Amino acid sequence: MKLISSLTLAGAAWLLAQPALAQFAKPDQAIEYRQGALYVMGQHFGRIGAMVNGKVPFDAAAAQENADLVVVLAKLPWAAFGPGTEGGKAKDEVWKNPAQFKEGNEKLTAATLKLAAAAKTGNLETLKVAFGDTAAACKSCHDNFRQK
Ligand code: ASC
Repeated sequence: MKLISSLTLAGAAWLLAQPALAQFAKPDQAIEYRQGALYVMGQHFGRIGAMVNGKVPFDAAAAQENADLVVVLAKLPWAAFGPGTEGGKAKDEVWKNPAQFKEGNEKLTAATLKLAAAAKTGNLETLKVAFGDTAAACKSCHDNFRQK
């Protein structure tokens, strides 16, 4: 009985120390979540990309809507890279270098805020610059933390 309750206590303490695992019942669910969030973010970022690259006509309202979504979506993936969720396309560097990973996340957040501000100007040239800076933030993390 005592053994069971100390095991339960140890289990509860372990869960409290693992926020991502507490949120996601299994590591695979964290991987699925972060991949889904990154995929949807890429879709909305890509819609802006199509405009800045001249593949579709510039639509200021659509750019603004997509940029606002990117701001929100860019907040989502990082909590799903918690301890014990190694795998998917992530390199081990995510867990070996958490400070650098966090800095990359924060750079993306800052870039997306500038992207949304640029989208609000309705000026395509301004949007192009902010899109390029945001894409560079995406790429820097991919280069360091995502398997090819
Ligand atoms: C995108 C997208 C990414 C980034 C990255 C930038 O449009 O889906 O992941 O840009 O390719 O290098």
